[in-house]
Amino acid sequence: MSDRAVFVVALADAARNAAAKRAMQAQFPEAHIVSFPDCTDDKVLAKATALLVWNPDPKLLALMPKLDFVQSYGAGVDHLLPYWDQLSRMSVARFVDPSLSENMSHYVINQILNDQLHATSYADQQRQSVWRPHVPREGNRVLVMGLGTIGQKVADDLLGLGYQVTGWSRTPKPHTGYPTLSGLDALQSSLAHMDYVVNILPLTPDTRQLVNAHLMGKMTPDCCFINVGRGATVDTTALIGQLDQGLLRKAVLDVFEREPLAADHPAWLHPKLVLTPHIASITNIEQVVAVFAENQRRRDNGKPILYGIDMALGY
Ligand code: NDP
Ligand code: OXD
Repeated sequence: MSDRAVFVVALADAARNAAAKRAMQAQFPEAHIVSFPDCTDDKVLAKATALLVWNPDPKLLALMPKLDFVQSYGAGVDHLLPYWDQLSRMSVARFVDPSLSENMSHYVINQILNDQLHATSYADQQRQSVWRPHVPREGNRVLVMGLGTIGQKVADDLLGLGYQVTGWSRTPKPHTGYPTLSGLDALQSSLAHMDYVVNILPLTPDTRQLVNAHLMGKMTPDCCFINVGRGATVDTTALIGQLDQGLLRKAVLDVFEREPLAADHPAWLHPKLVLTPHIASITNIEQVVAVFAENQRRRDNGKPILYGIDMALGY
């Protein structure tokens, strides 16, 4: 036992921990795989060198002095931001998989089509036995904020469906097949020409509260804003203010600054908001464990890991 590698899984609940533990044990039959908080043996945790994690318990990292590889369970790593100082001396990877990008693309397309085809109105009308056809909405100009692994797939798929796509990212992106922008000025001037604005940005010090009252003020009153990135990139109070004043037509929110969203939060009952509980694209456990395993093997063989985080940028 003493020489076996120790790997830790610390996910959102016991079922996910158990499934990840099983998948990891199958990949590394010789290793000692434990889950947290079930494992209370500090001596075992003290030997751990690798961790698969989502929203870590604040105590966890301090229990693992030998830890040198952290695999995030999600594409976003903002849940690790409080531990950045400790993590800066380790390898940290995010989750990347084609299924994550594809599921997100389906979610965004579904929300845009539902809006254009008045799906919510027909659901309401059905409950009231009302036969009233609506003309589909015409606007098809979409701004995708964040052209990373996921944003590029969403933008490509929307383009393929005939939408007029523009992309915005930190660094310029040539050769995309649609116009791309970078910089705050370009973002602000583009907003007046969009029917849909889709936020797929990571949460970093630079993107926190980026979508504030000033930025939303540049959107047209007919615009629909969709947030699938992170809740804290948006000032939700300002967003509700824009909707109430008729300065924004609608918003679709999958992510929130505090999750789960409090039962008494005004967003739940707002008539111009569509809410989903952070399900736009859900991590598949087998796939994230496969990425963990690939990275662990790379480390064993002295190779650089895949999908490493740039600690200076925060994503
Ligand atoms: P990537 O790291 O691949 O891409 C991030 C994109 O955001 C890049 O295009 C990057 O620009 C851009 N970006 C970062 N900072 C800024 C900034 N300050 N200004 C402008 N653009 C910026 O991430 P993914 O595409 O894999 O994932 C994006 C996010 O989606 C995740 O971080 C997560 O928060 C969220 N997500 C949500 C899910 C859900 O279910 N709701 C599921 C999965 C992910 P550049 O290209 O120049 O580096
Ligand atoms: C992710 C998420 O970051 O599920 O992957 O939000």
